[in-house]
Amino acid sequence: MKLYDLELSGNCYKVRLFCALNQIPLEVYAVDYLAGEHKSGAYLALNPLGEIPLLADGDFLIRDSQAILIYLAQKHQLTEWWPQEAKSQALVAQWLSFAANNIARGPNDARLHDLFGISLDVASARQNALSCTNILDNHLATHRWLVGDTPTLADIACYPYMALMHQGGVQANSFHHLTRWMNDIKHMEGFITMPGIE
Ligand SMILES: N[C@@H](CCC(=O)N[C@@H](CS)C(=O)NCC(=O)O)C(=O)O
Repeated sequence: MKLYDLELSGNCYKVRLFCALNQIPLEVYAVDYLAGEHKSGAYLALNPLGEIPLLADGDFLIRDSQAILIYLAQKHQLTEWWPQEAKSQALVAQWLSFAANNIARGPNDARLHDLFGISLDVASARQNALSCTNILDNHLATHRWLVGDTPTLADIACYPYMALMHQGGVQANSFHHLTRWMNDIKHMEGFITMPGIE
């Protein structure tokens, strides 16, 4: 399986991390982002959104980090990561949506502004980041993992941009449940890091 990847992308890191934790072999192809390879005709033919990550499993192409995580877990029957029971699966999906929407418009956007100089409403992004932080910290005060008693795709999808939040000018230090959870993820067997996550 080939991952169209960018080392500094938290969305790509979700896929690399999940594969590392589960010993899923992955051919990582570094997209030349600065040269705009992801907007080239050849790449747009693979992903018309012009975004990374993109996974190619033979002829099968799947974009969006959340969708890729589901595909990998289902393909490898990693049902502890992607529960098959209706309520648990729906709860994981709820957090995948939180990652793709709330976290993307919060810590992810604040980092895009501060680290990559993207023009956007950074005050609003930081406000959204704080809101994500509060929601996660409150939930994690009474739950070790986001869903159930073991880590799931929900934890993998929400982790990267929360761990990179300091690069968008928002500190997580005073949110003790959130930092405890991030620390637990770091101590998982097979954990790999990315630039910006100490
Ligand atoms: N919902 C997508 C978002 C992917 C995304 O925004 N990728 C960024 C890099 S992290 C990208 O390719 N941006 C290029 C662009 O939007 O032009 C996911 O979770 O994979």
